[in-house]
Amino acid sequence: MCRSVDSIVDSVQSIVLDVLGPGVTNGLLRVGVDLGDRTTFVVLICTVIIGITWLLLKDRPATSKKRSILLVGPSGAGKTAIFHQLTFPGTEAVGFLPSVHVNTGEALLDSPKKPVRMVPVVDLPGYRKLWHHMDQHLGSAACVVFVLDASNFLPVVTEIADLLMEVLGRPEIARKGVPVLIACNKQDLGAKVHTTEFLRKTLQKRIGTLMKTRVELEKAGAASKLDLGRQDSESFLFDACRSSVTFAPTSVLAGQLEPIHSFVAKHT
Ligand SMILES: Nc1nc2c(ncn2[C@@H]2O[C@H](COP(=O)(O)OP(=O)(O)OP(=O)(O)O)[C@@H](O)[C@H]2O)c(=O)[nH]1
Ligand SMILES: [Mg+2]
Repeated sequence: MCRSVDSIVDSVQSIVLDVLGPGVTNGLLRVGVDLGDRTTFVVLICTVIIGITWLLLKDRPATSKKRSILLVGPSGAGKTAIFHQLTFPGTEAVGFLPSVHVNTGEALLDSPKKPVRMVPVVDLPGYRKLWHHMDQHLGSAACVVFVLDASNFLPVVTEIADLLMEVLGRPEIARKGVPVLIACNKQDLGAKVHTTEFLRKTLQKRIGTLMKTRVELEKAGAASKLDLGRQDSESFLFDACRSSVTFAPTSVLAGQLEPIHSFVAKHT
């Protein structure tokens, strides 16, 4: 083993000496670098390899390592509108088509006591048949903004509760205690809007019902296991989840996005 390493070093040394030629090697010798000496040669080669590796890696975008802000929620809630406000602040916030793909971008965050930074934002489609897209993104979430339409809630409450239960219970979120903000969006729609407290209590109750069915499905091997924290078998409480869950009223149209900005700034 040692001998084969030695012979490789010898071969590389003689190739390098041949390539550089006597002009360069003698020049280096005059400044005290003897490439004919094994130890000097090995140290020099290692230094060159480390230097090249560093040069190649230093400008690589750091975003692949960074954890992201995940926008999840039912279709039509306003995720893409919020995504645009986070990634291109001030763009017009109306008239998006339902998303069929995942949108990715970066938000420029500037908050007290933290450096100005670019944080990846992932906007997932809310259409039920596209929920599977979250499988690839839950693992890299630094925080989750779960967006719902506070003006169109009761007709779709079961779907919202189902998706929220899935997000809160997925091991990628629960094990790391990834914080979740429920953005009760479209507050600008006046009388149609439900209060945040009503939304919280109704969702809690509905998830409680869904949770019982889910447990039976899990036992029958028909659904993957969710980790919803220390829940009572009879009811569900957001406070018993592994993640912290907070509710806030928001409106893209009225520019009421401060709760989202301060939440993402705190958790990224
Ligand atoms: N009135 C009002 N409309 C909003 C608000 N936010 C978004 N919308 C509108 O609601 C509609 C749906 O918004 P999207 O951002 O496309 O919804 P989404 O959650 O991305 O929906 P999917 O892509 O299907 O999951 C669009 O017409 C938006 O302009 C808001 O705060 N107030
Ligand atoms: Mg969308």
